[in-house]
Amino acid sequence: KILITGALGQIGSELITKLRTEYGESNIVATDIRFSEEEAQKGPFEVVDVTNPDRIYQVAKAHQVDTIMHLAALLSATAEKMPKTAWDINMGGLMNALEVARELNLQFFTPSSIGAFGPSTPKDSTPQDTLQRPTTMYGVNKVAGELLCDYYFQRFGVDTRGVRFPGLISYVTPPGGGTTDYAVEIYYEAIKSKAYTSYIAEGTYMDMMYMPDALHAIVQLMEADPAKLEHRNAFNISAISAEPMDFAKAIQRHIPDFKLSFHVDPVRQKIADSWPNSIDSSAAEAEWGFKAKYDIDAMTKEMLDRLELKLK
Ligand code: VAH
Repeated sequence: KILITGALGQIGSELITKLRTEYGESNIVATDIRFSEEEAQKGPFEVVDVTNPDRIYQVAKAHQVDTIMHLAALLSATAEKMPKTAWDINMGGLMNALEVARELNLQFFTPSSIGAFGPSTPKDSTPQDTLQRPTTMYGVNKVAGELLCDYYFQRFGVDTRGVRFPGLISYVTPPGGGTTDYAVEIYYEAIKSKAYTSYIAEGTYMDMMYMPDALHAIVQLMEADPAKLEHRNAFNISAISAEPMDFAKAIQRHIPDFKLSFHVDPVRQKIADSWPNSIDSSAAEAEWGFKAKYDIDAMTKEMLDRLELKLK
């Protein structure tokens, strides 16, 4: 049985659906800081504020879970607006969840991000093991989180696992407060108005991935043979390295008169400029068989088809 924190977020909202399909509805305990009647209709749902350690313990114990997937966090742009709150949630929440995993001997997943890299990290085909001096609070949280999860494995034997997600693109639940959110908004606007003004400048490359590939990676890593894992909590994974014009061109293959313009947001541009252009996923490929299925054209076709239905 799996407890998910942040179940109403961009990843969580789709991960609970995928896990209910994989493992059965009654085996997935969805939790978030607010109640969701809709989700509670589909399976166990509990209100959990991850800054309250006793609440995580109480719900994990009551439902007798054997795994925690900890997704509750503030993303990069929000974290820059409220760095102290971001530390309290991103680090306090992670420590609380890890402590419960230690006390109840649970398997543990939490994502890191390409945001764990900084301006001094090699930007092209960023290696699995390299310099990590991020310049954002989110990046500080992600590097510290990677190290904390490694520590809980080495010191307490907690089976912690994680990946560094690139920007995730999905049509179910929009992301909140991310830097890569432009790559989601562009599809919504392509359907709604056939035009989008990007807050990220032309030519700014970042790694991206379609949500189904991200969800498959989580299940695949959690089911991997631990003896094969040289790394644990910060596997580089990626599918697509793209800049705003790449998305515009892919969209124009379906909506020829789609127009992309630019109005750069200096805060989020600065964050994006500090991140890699492309990362090397070879460790994940070698240690647990990671392989992304969707390239930008396959993702674009599916995103536009699904949003056409959703936004009608
Ligand atoms: C963000 N979508 O923009 C998240 C993610 C790599 C990007 O961490 O903050």
